[in-house]
Amino acid sequence: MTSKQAFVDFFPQLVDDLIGDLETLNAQPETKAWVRRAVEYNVNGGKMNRGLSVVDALAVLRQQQTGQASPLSAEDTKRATILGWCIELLQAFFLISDDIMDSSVTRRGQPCWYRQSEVGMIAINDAFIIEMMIYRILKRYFRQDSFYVDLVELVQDVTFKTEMGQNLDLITAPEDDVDLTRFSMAKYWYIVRYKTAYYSFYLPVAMALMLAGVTDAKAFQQAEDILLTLGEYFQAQDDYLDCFGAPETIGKIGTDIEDNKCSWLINQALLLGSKEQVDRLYAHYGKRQPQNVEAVKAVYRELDLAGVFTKYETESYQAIAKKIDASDNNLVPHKIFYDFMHKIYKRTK
Ligand code: DMA
Ligand code: MG
Ligand code: MG
Ligand code: MG
Repeated sequence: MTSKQAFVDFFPQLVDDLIGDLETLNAQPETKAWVRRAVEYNVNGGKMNRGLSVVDALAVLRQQQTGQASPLSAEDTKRATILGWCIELLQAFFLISDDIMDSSVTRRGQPCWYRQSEVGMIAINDAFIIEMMIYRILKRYFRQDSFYVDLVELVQDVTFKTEMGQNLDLITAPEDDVDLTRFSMAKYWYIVRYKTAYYSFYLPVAMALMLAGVTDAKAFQQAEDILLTLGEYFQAQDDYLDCFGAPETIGKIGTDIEDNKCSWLINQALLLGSKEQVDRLYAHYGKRQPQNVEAVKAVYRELDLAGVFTKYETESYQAIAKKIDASDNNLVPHKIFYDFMHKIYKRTK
């Protein structure tokens, strides 16, 4: 069985655990049914790169510790799988909220949760419930571990950072107030580091380090340093795909132009465009009408931003590889970073 299949197969048991846990609150049957549906609708169906990376990273760490290429023990697999699903729950909590705030339409090939007619703004509370499930799982399975407090604080800290990133992402993109001078690549890298890189890239590896019993702060520091760069690259891809990706493939309809977002593409267009092209961006960015969106995309095409992006991808790969190679393989095995990188390099979804 592939590690992905084993990971996926664990999900129904996890959901049963989570719903069973509601018994302790004497939850009504309709609450249990609602929460089950919210979890199944929002936690399933993603690529699961984040969750699977906990398992994959722990396998590499154990191989380094034992000097043997043996597979993970059943116990290690289970613990890494549980933490991996905690990240997938965290992701669901962020996405439910993100889709409301971004006025998005689809996610993972289905309507966004808040767009379901019987859900609407109840989705906000569903996001909170899903977030708290993480801590109930951590308590249930890791309360006895020496690193329990560190683990809880890690998840809290990473969540807080994500929220700070989301804050800047949103206040830099006010509705009906398009001012492209607010944008810059410097601001862009801050936003993406906080809103995406910490929880998507640093968190899975930091969890695996804890499971492997690593306590050296230098190992966590090295992982953070490299993984944030990888996360920045990943969000630049997300921004590229928002405009140039196929909705059927990426499972969502792009909204960055309509939403007035400080995205990788608009920042590049502002850097590369002529005065006339920038004027057109000012006239059409951040508006909901399809003809405005089309006018912005026309400028992107004139500037060959798809080609500019391909070049950025290659350079980014080289820069990240250089960073990995310069780091201490004994502290954190390079393979962890390369495995992660190869999951996302030149992705189309
Ligand atoms: C994603 O930003 C960040 C979080 C914390 C979900 P985004 O709005 O670009 O994501 P997506 O394109 O998936 O809506
Ligand atoms: Mg969004
Ligand atoms: Mg967003
Ligand atoms: Mg996006």
